[in-house]
Amino acid sequence: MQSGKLWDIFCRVIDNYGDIGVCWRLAANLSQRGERVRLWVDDASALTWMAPTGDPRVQVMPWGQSLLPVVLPPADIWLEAFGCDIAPEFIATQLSAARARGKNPVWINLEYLSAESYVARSHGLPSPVMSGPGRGLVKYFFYPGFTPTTGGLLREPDLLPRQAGFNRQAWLQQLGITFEGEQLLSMFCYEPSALDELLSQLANGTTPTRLLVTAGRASAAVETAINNKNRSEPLWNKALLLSISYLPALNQPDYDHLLWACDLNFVRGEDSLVRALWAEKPLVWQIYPQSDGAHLVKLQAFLDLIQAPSGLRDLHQRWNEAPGSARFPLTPLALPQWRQTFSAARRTQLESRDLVTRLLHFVSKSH
Ligand code: TRH
Repeated sequence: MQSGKLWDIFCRVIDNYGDIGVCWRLAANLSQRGERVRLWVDDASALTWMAPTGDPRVQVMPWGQSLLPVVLPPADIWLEAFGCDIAPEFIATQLSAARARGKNPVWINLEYLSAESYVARSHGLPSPVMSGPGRGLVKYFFYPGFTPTTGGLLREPDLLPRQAGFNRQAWLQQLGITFEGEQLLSMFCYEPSALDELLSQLANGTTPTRLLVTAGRASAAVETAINNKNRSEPLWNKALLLSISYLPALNQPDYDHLLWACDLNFVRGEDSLVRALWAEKPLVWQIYPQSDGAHLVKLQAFLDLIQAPSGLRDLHQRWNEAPGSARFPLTPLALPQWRQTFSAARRTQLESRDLVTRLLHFVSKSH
């Protein structure tokens, strides 16, 4: 007999890895709690490295199939991620199957994470569906967030025991990295203009540093910056204080391990931000840029939430190319102080219920 509720999760990949990253994590987290998931996605290619072994309770479905008039067992919940609309064809066929069973699905729109105050105001609001085959149903907005009246943050039930059992030396060795006690920094970024200055700062620092650079855009950005520096100032790293390791694409659990292994994590987007928060290490966030500058407001809200000290704020302004920030030199790293900031932030978040617990509660109230 099959147990748990059945979820249809819909994901359209816009760019980068955040959309599918969050949807996979959500699906796997639901599966850990006995739920069953069909994950409808228009581009599942990133899952080959992000989640190579899959999950027995999560079925990855090509988006195109949701356009076909095929009746599947009706799901209890429809969850569209980040405002991607469910195909009307799917709604029409699946809704009649659900009605034949005597129950409409709970329809949820999962929004982007933000620490801004509108999140608590908007979380859980209903939106009646006025047209199309779903007319008459109600969609609910579910906002992830950092406070008890929002949707919370994704966190697996076994996160803390996994962290407690983590062996950094052994994990680094598996990656072929010989760790000799140097400061470890992970780099997951877009193309920050301050990268060049950061590399110089690390090369001229007082401690040996190893930069562990993630695959893709971050590796390309670091390689370009280093090639430019080698041409323009060949002796920029003459004391060899900075060493660089380029990483392969890691699966999601190993990306977590990377964050746990490092003393400072540069992250980007939203999912890696949350994972870095759980790592209890200082982080620097390159927020996903929006053309109207709205991302800087969102960044500010996060820095306010964690009560970031001024040096950490300045570094964020510069790393995110806030207007006027290029006039100032890059803030020196103050890891001991920043560790306290992020330890406190993590403690506060751990005291709150995680996103999936809140989502399951929300669904049980609405069903
Ligand atoms: O890739 P991102 O920049 O995604 C962004 C944001 O989510 C943004 O809000 C969204 O609008 C935009 O995409 C379209 O960063 P993010 O959110 O951290 O997602 C990265 C995912 O990739 C995350 O789930 C962690 C995972 N990952 C791995 O699994 N292995 C790796 O080696 C790396 C570097 C990342």
